[in-house]
Amino acid sequence: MPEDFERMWADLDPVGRSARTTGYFRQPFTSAERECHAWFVEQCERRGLRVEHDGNGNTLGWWEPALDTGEPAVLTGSHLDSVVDGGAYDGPLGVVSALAAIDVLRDRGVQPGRAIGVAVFAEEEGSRFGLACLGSRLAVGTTTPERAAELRDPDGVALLDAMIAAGVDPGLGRSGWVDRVGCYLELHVEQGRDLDLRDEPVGLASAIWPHGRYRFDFTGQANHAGTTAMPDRHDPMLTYAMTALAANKQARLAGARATFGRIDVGPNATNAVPSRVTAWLDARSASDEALATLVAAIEQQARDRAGRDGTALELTVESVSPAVRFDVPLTERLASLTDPRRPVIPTAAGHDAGVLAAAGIPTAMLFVRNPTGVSHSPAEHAGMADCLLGVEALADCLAELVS
Ligand code: HGY
Ligand code: MN
Ligand code: MN
Repeated sequence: MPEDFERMWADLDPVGRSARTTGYFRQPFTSAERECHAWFVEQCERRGLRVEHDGNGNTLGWWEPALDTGEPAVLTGSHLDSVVDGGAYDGPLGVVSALAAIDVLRDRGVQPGRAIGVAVFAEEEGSRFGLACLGSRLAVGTTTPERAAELRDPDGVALLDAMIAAGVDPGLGRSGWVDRVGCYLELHVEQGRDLDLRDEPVGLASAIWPHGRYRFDFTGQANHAGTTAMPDRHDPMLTYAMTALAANKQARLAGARATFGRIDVGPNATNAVPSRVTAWLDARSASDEALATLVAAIEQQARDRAGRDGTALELTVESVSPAVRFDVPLTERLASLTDPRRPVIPTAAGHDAGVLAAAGIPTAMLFVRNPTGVSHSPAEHAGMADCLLGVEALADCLAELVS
């Protein structure tokens, strides 16, 4: 089995990887990301799994019993898209581990009495169209086809056009497979060091922090960088900079998270005071109320600063994911498969599992140790020994769920 895992891992390694940064560029409906989906289809066919494309960009492989007992299916999987310049494990570890876990179950002679599905969800990172977990949100119906059809990438390409250009036959909307799923279990590299600090290779997730994405449009007055005296400026970059500082301070004070990681400046000229700055805030807190309070405080300080700078601010809430608590009985049942029981830890990272849980599907997550905790970076890493322990843990959980 380890050779299968390592072979699959080696297959994916070069796909969409930058020689310059060693990071991954697997944005949805680009050639690299669709090459990953094609690889997944080949792996499913190699295992005799029935392949399904659900019209939302998601690809699924089904191991179906010879005799359909009508029992609800068990679904596992994750995503193969990456953030821009991302790491190797965020997403792919869950997909490769799901395929390897099926191999393990077959090596053990397990004959599931119900279907086991492996899902590869599209645009989990929201790195091209801005809405995270787009594929799973469309599948369960929390994002409508109309809302999705409005989405554009930074170059103005519409989602549907991008899908068609990538050879995907779009059929946006709630997916039929959702109704056959009784529970979902996603394995993911931990995006933090909780397991490392506990000296544990594998754990489960208790909850996902609420988090949101907010677009700040600062507008001011374009002018000459040399001939415009400082007091005479209406500089949106200054308002943005003070807002970024305020966000950092408010998050520290609240024990929360606030990040401005993406910014777009117009006209983006060295010798001109900018006319506009667009910046995206990613904010996360331990509770829905705390998140709302954090964002309100940041917005207020941004507006106060805009008043002093003679600039204007328009704030757009792009997406908010409420707190998710994973299914307690399911999580306890899986945590107790080992003695001592596996740790159950919270996360501030969003996942397709959070979307399915919020849609009422009993859901749990397995985490594999990340020694540095670093993620959304080419430096993201998990040890091979821990990855293989994760496969065994996933196989144990799937065996329990189909028994
Ligand atoms: O942004 C997140 O939390 C996830 O990695 N998509
Ligand atoms: Mn992920
Ligand atoms: Mn991610």
